[in-house]
Amino acid sequence: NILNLNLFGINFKNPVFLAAGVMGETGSAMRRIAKNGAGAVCTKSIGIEKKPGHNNPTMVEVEGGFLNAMGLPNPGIDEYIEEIEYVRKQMHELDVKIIGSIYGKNEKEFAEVAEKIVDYVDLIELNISCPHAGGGYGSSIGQDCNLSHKVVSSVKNLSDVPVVAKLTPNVTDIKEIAVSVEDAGADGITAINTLGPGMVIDIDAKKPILGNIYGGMSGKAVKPIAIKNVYDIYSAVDIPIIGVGGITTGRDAIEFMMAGASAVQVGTGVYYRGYDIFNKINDEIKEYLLKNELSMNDIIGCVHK
Ligand code: RRO
Repeated sequence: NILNLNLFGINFKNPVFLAAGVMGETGSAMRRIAKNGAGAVCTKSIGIEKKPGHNNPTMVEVEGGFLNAMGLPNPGIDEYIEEIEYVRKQMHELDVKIIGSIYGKNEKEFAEVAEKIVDYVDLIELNISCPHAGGGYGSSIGQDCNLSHKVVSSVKNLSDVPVVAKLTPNVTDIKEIAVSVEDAGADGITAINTLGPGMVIDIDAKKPILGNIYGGMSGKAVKPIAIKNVYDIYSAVDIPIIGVGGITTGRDAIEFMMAGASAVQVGTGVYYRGYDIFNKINDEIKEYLLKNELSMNDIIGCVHK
């Protein structure tokens, strides 16, 4: 099968994964995505303690995408472990890999969550990039080379499970952050988290729409920014990149691969094309490769040559 790939020593049946934050909160949601053709599913970002998330509305459609400020809603790692134990068995049967997305406000918190989740996942994704997390979480880590380095190395030190760092586009120089997480031992980089934050105002209510006032931008409009970030990261490091940001079609996925991504994640795309988007994108990638007599390896990073 031309869509098979080995990344971080893991065999994936295809390169189209579920992104963090969308449909990753419950086992049944992840199972639905897995049955619709995803090569891997990513959990909602999990932290040490339960978090209710921000006030509603937490998501609003805008031109070209969505703004969200979910506010890291999650049940906390201890409760989530029960969910993921059940997910693991099902994913194994479907040959779909599990990415555990985790967050914390410092390297100690990341290590604590990683230690608890590590036996249940194939890959750990460090969320150091939420643009509206506040409180020392999220992009305040991913915008700082030293903090990013500390988080990656603390999690790398505790197990052999591969670790990828999810980066924020909201930086002056993404290459600098990428080089730092590679130096800390990251096995790969996921790029990008949401852009911004941005804001939408209801002019009749004379108020911002989101409960949190502002939130991160996802969807089609962020795609060119994500592509440029992947392109820059590819030129700066030797570890694989998982591209994410506005991918809706196979052509979008191929663009990311040409910029340097070895695999892609789809989040907002699920709202545009439904659960079946994973099968559709895989079919579209396959059709392109067959028609042009290319392999995935031929196209990954090809625009750099
Ligand atoms: O939960 C969120 O509000 C959220 C997170 Br953790 C993130 O990493 N990115 C995002 O757009 N929203």
